[in-house]
Amino acid sequence: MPVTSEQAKTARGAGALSSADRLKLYRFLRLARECDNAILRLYRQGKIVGGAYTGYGNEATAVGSAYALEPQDYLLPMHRDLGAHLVRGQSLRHIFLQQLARGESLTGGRDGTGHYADPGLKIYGNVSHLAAMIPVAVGMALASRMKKENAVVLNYIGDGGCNVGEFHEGLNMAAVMRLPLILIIENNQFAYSTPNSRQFFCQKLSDRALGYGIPGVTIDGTDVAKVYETTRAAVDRARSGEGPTLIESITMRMHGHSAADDASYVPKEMLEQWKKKDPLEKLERMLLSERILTEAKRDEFAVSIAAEIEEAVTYALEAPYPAPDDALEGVYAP
Ligand SMILES: Cc1ncc(C[n+]2csc(CCOP(=O)(O)OP(=O)(O)O)c2C)c(N)n1
Ligand SMILES: [Mg+2]
Repeated sequence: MPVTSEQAKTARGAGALSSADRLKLYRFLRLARECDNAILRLYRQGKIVGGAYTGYGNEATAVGSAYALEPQDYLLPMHRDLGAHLVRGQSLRHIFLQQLARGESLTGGRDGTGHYADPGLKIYGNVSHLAAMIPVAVGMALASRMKKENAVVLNYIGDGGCNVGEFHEGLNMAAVMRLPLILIIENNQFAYSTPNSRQFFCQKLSDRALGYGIPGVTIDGTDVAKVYETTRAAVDRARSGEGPTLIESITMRMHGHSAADDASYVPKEMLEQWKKKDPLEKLERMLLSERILTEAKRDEFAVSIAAEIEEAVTYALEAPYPAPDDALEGVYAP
């Protein structure tokens, strides 16, 4: 399947974001948010078999960074990055078939959430083990360079996941070999119930880049344009052979770790403070004030997004589960 995403058609070669780009980014943020709402509804209706994870608060990081990729590039998202799948061109049917573990999904109903690969779109979703995808991303960057694809690899990790050994091994190898890797740390203040203060002692996670001799930058992860511009610069750098960049994108996980977690350990005031920086609302306010977005257009987006999601959810709910007889097929290596 060819890459057919909106992003692929428009973002290539882009310097500063045009008004049309910013409207697209807004629509992707909103689409990601509404997909999350639909996932939560399905979970509460008992229709999702496993856990449900949302990207509330992380949308600008996922959307803005994926928008900086070109069709030949590789995307290795983590569990908060539904927005990146959407920018890359993943269909809503596949998103919901996967969430609902249907036989027709990209994992044939054997796994849920973002744990899938779609080689046609060059999306290689995460496995559950945090940081395990970093060395995989590094290997893909090396393979891609050997094949002269002129591609870059974009991978993400959490503030919790970046304390796992593979983070260091992977980044060091990527630095030494000048591989075309962009690693984004989605610093959303918590790893499950563990706050940042109990996870790392450095001031900025991007400071770790210094230890590998590569650039590291910390940005406001609620500002989608900032995320895009920073990632775009790192993508250009990687593509021109200058090697990897580490980006720390600061935001807040506005929901519990999963829908099963009420996040009662998160101070209320903290959530209230971050609510003011909601990535979607922030961009909406800005675009309305600049008259790039009108209220009528905003409402039009809301209606079309709701209809698209409804269509995909209905389709996925009606699709069958995998047949019990072949449920184990492809689960174990021969
Ligand atoms: C190596 C490893 N340890 C523990 C877990 C269990 N686990 C899954 S997600 C998660 C929290 C991750 O936090 P973070 O990396 O900050 O990402 P966030 O969920 O906050 O976006 C944990 C502990 C895991 N999947 N892999
Ligand atoms: Mg986190």
